[in-house]
Amino acid sequence: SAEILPSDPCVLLDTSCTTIAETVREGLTASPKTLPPWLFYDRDGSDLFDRITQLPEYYLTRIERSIFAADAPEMMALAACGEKLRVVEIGAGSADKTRLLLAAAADMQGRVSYHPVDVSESALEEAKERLQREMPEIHCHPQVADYTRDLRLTPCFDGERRVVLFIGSSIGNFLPEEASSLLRGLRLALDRGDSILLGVDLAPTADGKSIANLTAAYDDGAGVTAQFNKNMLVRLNRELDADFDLDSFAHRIRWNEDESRIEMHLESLIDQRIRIDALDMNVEFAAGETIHTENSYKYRIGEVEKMLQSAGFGHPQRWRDEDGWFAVYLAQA
Ligand code: AVI
Repeated sequence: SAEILPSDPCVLLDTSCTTIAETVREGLTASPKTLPPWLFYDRDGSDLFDRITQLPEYYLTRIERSIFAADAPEMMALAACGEKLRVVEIGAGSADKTRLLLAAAADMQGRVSYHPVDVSESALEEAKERLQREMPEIHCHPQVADYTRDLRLTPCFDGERRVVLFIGSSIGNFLPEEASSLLRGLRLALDRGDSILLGVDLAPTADGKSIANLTAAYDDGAGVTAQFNKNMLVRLNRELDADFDLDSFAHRIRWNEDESRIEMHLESLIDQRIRIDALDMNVEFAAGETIHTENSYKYRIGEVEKMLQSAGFGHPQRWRDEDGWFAVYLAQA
């Protein structure tokens, strides 16, 4: 049975810091120092993330795509349940990973109404143009919004039901309590019979996926993830007139077994003082001190089912790759 649901479905997570300036001041005066992962995704950061998804070490995108390649028609048919499916995607970005699902929905019903939601207007515009060119049966209605703060879904027509895509392991970048709160908020924004399709990266196991597989995915040989991580400092230099010297910080990955998460940090290699002009602020770093920039949680089978059900969804269906590295869940509201 459902837990208590938040009373306002539109405010999903903490809304305290809204600007880069406030966020950076708070994060760099905290102990330990921290900056939130949404700061990665300016235009350069979004391009770097697209390159990450093509790296040999970054198995997440490849494996999730292989699950969709095998099972998208079944997923879309189950979600539609004989009605017209409307596809909503939260955190859509370039929407590349979505094409197999959209193609399956189009094979099933012809015209598909697709509603990608993202903070990046440029990514949404690119996605819309590409879809219009390459998949004319998909009618794209982008919505620029931060789904963690404000998730308003446009009403469905009679005979239509939604499937909300929350794929690519995006849920892994939230603390477990935030993830639960997001799912509860989403459940409240949905109508009964709508569903969520959730892509989740799984924890290492004794006999299959190793911790080395995980750390390699976040510390690739070509150094693209290091560049992605350091892009946060590039952004602070540009947008807040800071003077971070990129060579005096190193990209660091930690597997936190207790929390079942990969952590990304930027480690100061020397004692140093950074000036951030726009904040009229100096920040001291000791050699070895880090800024914690991202968590990427890896869930165990069973935990996701519980989280979905306590958010008010029904018992989910689950698909996995053969080796059990990644899972996709479909649960009905
Ligand atoms: C977007 N998100 C699911 C990625 C992840 O795997 O946690 C972000 C990322 N960080 C480093 N590499 C990729």
